[in-house]
Amino acid sequence: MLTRSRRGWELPESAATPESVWFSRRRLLAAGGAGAILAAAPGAGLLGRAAMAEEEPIAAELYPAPLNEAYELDRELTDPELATTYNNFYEFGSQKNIWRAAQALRLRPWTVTIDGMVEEEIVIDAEDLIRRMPIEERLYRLRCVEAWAMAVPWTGFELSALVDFARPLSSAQYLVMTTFEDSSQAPGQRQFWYPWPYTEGLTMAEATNELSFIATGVYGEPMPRQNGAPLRLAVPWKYGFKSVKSIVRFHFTDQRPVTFWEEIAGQEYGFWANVNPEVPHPRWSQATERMLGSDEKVPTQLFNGYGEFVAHLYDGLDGERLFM
Ligand SMILES: Nc1nc2c(c(=O)[nH]1)N[C@H]1C(S)=C(S)[C@@H](COP(=O)(O)O)O[C@H]1N2
Ligand SMILES: [Mo]
Repeated sequence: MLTRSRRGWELPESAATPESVWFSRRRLLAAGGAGAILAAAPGAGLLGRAAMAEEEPIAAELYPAPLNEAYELDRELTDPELATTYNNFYEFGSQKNIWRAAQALRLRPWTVTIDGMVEEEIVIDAEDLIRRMPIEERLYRLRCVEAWAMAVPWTGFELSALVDFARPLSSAQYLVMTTFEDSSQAPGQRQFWYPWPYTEGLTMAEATNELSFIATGVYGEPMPRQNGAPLRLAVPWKYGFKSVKSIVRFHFTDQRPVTFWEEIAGQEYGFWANVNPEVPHPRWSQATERMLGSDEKVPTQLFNGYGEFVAHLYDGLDGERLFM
């Protein structure tokens, strides 16, 4: 990402735990999603550090949720310690080690507003919303535009279920999702040169694609703050910056939004941001990626490997900058 000081890809990866420590756990995870290991060791909790904040987790009774086996991985799950300590969440700082600072985020109350081109505006508590949704676990990949990647078991619900709940008007063309804004909890938001709050958007066709997912947990536990509690988007065929965290608003509109990174550097980070190894970032190649916990570079895939689900969404959009 573009920052005023050091750039993201130059940062030291000091958050890394030696992979060997996690080897047996990772093998277990690879064997059957997080649900399996939690069932084997009830209460053990993979995310010990993440659970340090004192509040009751949101809708804790829903975890672990049943695995939806439709979404297969071609790689091992990422070590949970890495996925929860190596993060991008600029609200808490522009370096990767913000997990500790993110514990300041208060999750109760968490009010979600669903508005814009809808039959009726809905204001609902996040826990209430989550309990109404069809919760399941999915194994998804995430490819950051900075060329690191991970594979994690998210828990959550298909975004299309929220769209149904929202009852948008047929004239709605985009769904805009916005992160909380409160600089007393999120010191990064005092950096006034960023266009807070973090905003992202999808076309309605993207938002209702079966892959679009609102994650409420990871590794069979409620979502750690640093990964975007209580609700974060997961759109695995797009660069990671599209997967907006800690959402407070779902807004339906016929206007294409200017998103957070697009506003900062629109020539580098656009609205579509579909993964494509053949379209380099203006400042680096996107041909390969590094999985967290490994030094090896592996080939990046078109649509991050999810083309069978989403390639058709872009038919006839050749004039658009679909891959940045
Ligand atoms: N609100 C908000 N959402 C965000 C970001 C952010 O800085 N703020 N970073 C994005 C980027 S660049 C990536 S790669 C992913 C990282 O998600 P993770 O920390 O759970 O791996 O979150 C995305 N969502
Ligand atoms: Mo990213």
